[in-house]
Amino acid sequence: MSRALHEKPKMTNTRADFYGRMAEKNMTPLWEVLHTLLAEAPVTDATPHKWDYDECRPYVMESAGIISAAEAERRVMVLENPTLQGRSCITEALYAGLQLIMPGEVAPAHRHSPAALRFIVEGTGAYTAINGEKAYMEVGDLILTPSWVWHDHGHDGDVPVVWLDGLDIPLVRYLGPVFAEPFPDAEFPQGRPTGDNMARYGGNMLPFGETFKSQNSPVFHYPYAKTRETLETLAKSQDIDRRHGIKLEYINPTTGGPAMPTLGTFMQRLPRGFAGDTYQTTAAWVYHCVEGSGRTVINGETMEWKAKDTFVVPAWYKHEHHADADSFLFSFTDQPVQQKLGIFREAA
Ligand code: 1HN
Repeated sequence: MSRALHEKPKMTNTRADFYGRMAEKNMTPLWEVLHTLLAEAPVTDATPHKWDYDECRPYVMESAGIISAAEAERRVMVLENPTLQGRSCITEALYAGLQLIMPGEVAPAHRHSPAALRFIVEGTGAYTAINGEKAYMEVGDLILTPSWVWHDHGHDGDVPVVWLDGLDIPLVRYLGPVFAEPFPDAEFPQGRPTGDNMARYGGNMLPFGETFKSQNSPVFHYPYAKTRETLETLAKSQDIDRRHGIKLEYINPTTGGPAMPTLGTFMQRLPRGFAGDTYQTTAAWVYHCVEGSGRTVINGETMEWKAKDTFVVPAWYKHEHHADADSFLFSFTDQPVQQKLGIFREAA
């Protein structure tokens, strides 16, 4: 015999009176809310949703005439989940936004407790300076600004540059410690030359005498050219996961774990004609299509996607990917947090 989970008890006058009196002492009966606290499947207030870049782009471009990067500090169109309105988040724990920088602009230097990633959507010539070292952005690149690292954005080129921001700010806000510090000047002083970080930590070699292990990847720039080439090489093996195609995690080379402790980042390649098996996890996934086109069936509903579209799969939604062309999907997720806390699960 299986036993059903707790149901809401009947209300009686005696009970109502008792609850009213205990409320005066800031106490409430658990048995009246237990059915909402413990459900039989993970409950999320977030909804699956897609931001079609063709529909979003006109607004992103129009924002250049509305406010400067300097005045806005960060000129970002927040991708707000339709059922989490007003909360600046795409799921309970994750934030996403589309940020625009125009030639010659500077988004001033600051640092903060939340961790951030940038995934480049369009344009060339802009950079993020991390502790003063400029990482120039190309479409499909991933750039990290971990917790408390100084960062400013600038633009030496001549076309608008747009990227997808991903942050753990809703999670950090929930825990309490969201705070930030502006740098006195708009730009952080010139640091190491561009490419130094990659040479130092991204080449499977370490400067002699340096040993360290950090919660954050010391590598802050993962260029798409390299990621794509790696996936194309692996595609030759035909060793394709039935749910994920070929899916690689951007790692912290000092631990082999996620690039940042709170945000997992991945790139997957789905071959043309791929019809994936169902994936279902307690984590939330924000996907961004870099190249290709296809659809993801989320709890039975089809979401079409093409290059530059972004979509979200909240916790415990079943989803399966289908590709019409060879496709590259970037994703970020709160999975590493759940893994560290021992609460991550995926359906068999
Ligand atoms: C932030 O610092 C950036 O540095 C972008 O580009 C988006 C959203 C919330 C809080 C801080 C950036 C942000 C952010």
